[in-house]
Amino acid sequence: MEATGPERGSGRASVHMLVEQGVAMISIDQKGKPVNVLSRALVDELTRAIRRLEGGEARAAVILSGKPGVWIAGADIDELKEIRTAADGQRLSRSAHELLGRLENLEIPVVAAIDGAALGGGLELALACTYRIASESDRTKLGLPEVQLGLLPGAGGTQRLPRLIGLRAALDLILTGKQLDGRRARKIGLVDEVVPGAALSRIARQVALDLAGGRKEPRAGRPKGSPEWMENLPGVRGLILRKAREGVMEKTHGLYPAPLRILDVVQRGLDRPVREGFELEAEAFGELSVSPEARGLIHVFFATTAAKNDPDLAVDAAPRDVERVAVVGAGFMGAGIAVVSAESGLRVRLKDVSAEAVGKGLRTATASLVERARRRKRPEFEITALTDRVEPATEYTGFGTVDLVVEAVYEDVALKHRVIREVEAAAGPGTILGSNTSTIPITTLAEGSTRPESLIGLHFFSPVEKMPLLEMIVTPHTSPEVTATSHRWAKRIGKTPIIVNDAPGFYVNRILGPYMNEAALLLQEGVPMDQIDRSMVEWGFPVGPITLFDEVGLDVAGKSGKILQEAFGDRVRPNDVLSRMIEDGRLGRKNGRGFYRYDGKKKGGPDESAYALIGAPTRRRAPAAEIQERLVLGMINEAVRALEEGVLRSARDGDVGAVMGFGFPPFRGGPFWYLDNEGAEGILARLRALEAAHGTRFAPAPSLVRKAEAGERFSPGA
Ligand code: 3H9
Repeated sequence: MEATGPERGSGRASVHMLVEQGVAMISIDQKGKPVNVLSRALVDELTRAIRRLEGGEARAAVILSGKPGVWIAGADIDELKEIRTAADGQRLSRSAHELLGRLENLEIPVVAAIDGAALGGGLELALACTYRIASESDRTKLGLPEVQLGLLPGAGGTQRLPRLIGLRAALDLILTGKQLDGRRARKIGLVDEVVPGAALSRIARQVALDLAGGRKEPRAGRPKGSPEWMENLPGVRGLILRKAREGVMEKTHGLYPAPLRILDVVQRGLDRPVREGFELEAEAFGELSVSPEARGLIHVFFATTAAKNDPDLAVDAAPRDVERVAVVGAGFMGAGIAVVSAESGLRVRLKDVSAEAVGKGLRTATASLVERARRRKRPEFEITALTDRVEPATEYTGFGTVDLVVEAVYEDVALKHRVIREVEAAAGPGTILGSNTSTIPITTLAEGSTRPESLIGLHFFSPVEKMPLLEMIVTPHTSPEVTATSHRWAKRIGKTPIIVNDAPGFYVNRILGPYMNEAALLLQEGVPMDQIDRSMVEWGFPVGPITLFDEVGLDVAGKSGKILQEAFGDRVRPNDVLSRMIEDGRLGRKNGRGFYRYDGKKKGGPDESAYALIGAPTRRRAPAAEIQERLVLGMINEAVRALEEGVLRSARDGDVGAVMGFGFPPFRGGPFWYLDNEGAEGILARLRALEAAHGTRFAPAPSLVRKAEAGERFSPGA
């Protein structure tokens, strides 16, 4: 038996090889990194390990991770950020090809024993192994998320994956970045076996020996009825690629170069020897790695993980664990909060005033839990245990042992004050009270509280299950421990939290205010609603503002608009578009009457009768650039004000809030990243032009003027 690190004697090795009865057990536990990543240093160490295997040190090998929850998380994104030229990016990809080529060409079998995330270059490394075994753990996820970073898999993934699992299944993974658990990966032939985590290393070792001894064939675990034979029929491959291209264009409007390059490289690679495919891949990787889209998306990745792992919070106070949660108000939002809490393993008490109301909320929550668990192919007994975690209540019984209560009752100050008093009477002294208000200042709610230090705003977005952001609002009274504990809970329930100081509209609704208001003003000027929507979708938003009015509900949007108008006056120039629509009984999609026509759940075209109603009898077509400029710059200017007034703690949080809260185009990196990349000076000049044409609502924020004059940026690294 021999146990050594490839960097013999250094004591800082990340790759450890233990050769036992001829099997090399290679364990990766990268020093100084929270997760294993294929950094240059790790690639060097792995190369040395492979050299030892080439030298005949073992007759089979197994690759394991020493980090719980993560196998290999892909290339080191910190290093990707440093790429300056396409040639550098190309070289990086080639060096990965070189390493994985040597791994693949070893004369001995290598088993990837995957427990935890095997993503990007991590999965690509597994693809170069002879055999892949995944653990059953919930944390085992396999995927190629490069597209979400504006890249393509650059370590052979575009070539090895279609050859392993077929074109259609490979494109489904590479174009979406979706991640599969072990069972689903097994179904499509991405892994050969799925085993319990505790048995992984033992089984992997045995499989390695069986492969070496000829008792097992590589790819023995492939599912029956693989689709490749069909994909090789004339015309079928072309059809799959055409459909995929159409899907990409529909989803991205051609704004994202990566998926189009992926299709190109996969298609051309399939008709060539695999080595030539790798060359095409390296070339495309180099190009994409220096694209502004990749830079914006990589910024969003780091901004998001930094918001989740906020180190400042631990400095202010140690967070407590939240084990029991209660939700007061079993409407759509309350039910959604119960769902995400139950899914993270917490027990949830769902309370409303009547059996009828709580029953309705419970049915909504249960249906959502069941549907989502079935989609993840969870077994029925697990689904029952999951739904059992949500307990209905019409009284405050049991609130004494609850760690966190979220109130999600109707947006009415008096009602919320009453609920706060009732919760405080029933709950234990350490219970945190979070309010899911979207419009009422938390300071106003604190006036009705006897323990304002325990009160925090927890602004979820609808639908809670899908929307990743949680805007946490603190007042001067909120204790650091309450903030830190709520933040830990937010992360546990799978949300990306940003912490903002209390102010009208908080952050997300505040910056949406001028944007939506400008859309209403354009409508009143006679600009067609579908043209406004199309212009913003072409800029990269998931939906346009007029559609968003209908989705959010005109009554809800009207209420929020009124608060912002009271707070910011002319900056959100008053207009009566929404009030006229509401007076006409139009609330948007929820009552089937809004700016657009609805046929049941289906959205139709613009409702022409809305134009006369809002006082826009004649139509004026506006250039898309004018619409985009007015909407986007108003929003960015407001984001800058939110930062200078201390509502935001950082430009980074401002970017995360806008991207995660309402889909500010991720490839543009968020309002601050966009501003920095366009240049503060240029944005200032454009705002001044808008101010001259449309009035003081476009007056530049003071700190924008200062930054432009000093030639400074808002985000370090932009
Ligand atoms: C790629 O692979 C390209 C190749 O095809 C081509 C090569 C030529 N790099 O999320 P967490 C950090 S592209 C650097 O809180 P979790 C993260 O910033 C790559 N750092 O943990 C955070 O740092 P901090 C494709 C990384 O348990 C810390 O690790 N891969 C990387 O909730 C903990 O992260 C991806 O896109 C990385 N690759 O989730 C995967 N990954 O502590 C991206 C993580 O300072 N990563 N960090 O805040 C993930 O999806 C999640 O981090 C993961 C763990 C699921 C792995």
